[in-house]
Amino acid sequence: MKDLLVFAPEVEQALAANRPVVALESTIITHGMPYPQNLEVARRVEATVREAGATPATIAVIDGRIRIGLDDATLQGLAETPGAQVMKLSRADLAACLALGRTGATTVAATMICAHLAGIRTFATGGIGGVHRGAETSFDISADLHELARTPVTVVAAGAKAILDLPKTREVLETLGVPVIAFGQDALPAFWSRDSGLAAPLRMDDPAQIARAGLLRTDLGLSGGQLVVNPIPEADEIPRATMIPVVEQALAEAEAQGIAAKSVTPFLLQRIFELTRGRSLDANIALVLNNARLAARIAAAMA
Ligand code: PSU
Ligand code: MN
Repeated sequence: MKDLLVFAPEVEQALAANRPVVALESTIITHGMPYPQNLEVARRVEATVREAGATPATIAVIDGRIRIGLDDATLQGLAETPGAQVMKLSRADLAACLALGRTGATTVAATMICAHLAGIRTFATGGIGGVHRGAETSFDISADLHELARTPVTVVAAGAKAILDLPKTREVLETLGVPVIAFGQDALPAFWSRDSGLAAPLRMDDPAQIARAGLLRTDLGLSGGQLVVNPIPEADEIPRATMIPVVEQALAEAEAQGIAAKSVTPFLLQRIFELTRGRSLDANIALVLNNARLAARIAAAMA
């Protein structure tokens, strides 16, 4: 198994010494944010993990090899490559990308799989995939939800974007037996806003409790990870009312253009960035950094 993975030296050393490591995904870089902000954010997230006392491991497939930790030149190359040229990898695509010798960015699902293979138990991202609006006809439910149910990694996110159906996403996570733990509040956060108007199923206020819950799931023989939903800092949040018309417009354009399958989430994210240029991106950056800090504290408690 391990020979399929290529470790960055600092990540390998940190894991060998049982020091905290935080996995980071790469689809947010290639399909989630525009260049050059994507590169700047990827670097700042890594720096934030380091400042918080953990080692960052950005995960991607480069020329058919799973890389656990990227050097800066590789990170830059990935950020500069147009998203259309990089495979978007979920559980279904990972082995195929290796067999084809291609380059691919890992979604939350694929990053969880690779992190688990590498022995990393904590992972920070921005938003997860979920149940799309209109899923009752489109059947569009992200594989991220099923991955959370089967792979033992603690994922720190800021909730799910309003492009998704939040009540249905919460229901599916409950059905799949995924703990959804709000950090420090009772409400489920909604990405750009701190409060979705829905209650979070679980709440914890201490990163050490979150770490312990993750380890106890494994001790209990429960497969699967846990989702930690961390509200965006107050100073950076955007009121829900501001985002609703933007999201509605992006969804209407996706429908009119017949966008389907893997293209749906990247299309919506890109249109929202274009429509709000500046504000939604600033909020997105702030919440990713905030998640990186919390993940580092959880990883330290687990190590
Ligand atoms: N949601 C965001 N930003 C993102 C993604 C989702 O707010 O960058 C990315 C993540 O990589 C996530 C993936 O795992 O999109 C989900 O894609 P899909 O909906 O096709 O499963
Ligand atoms: Mn989908």
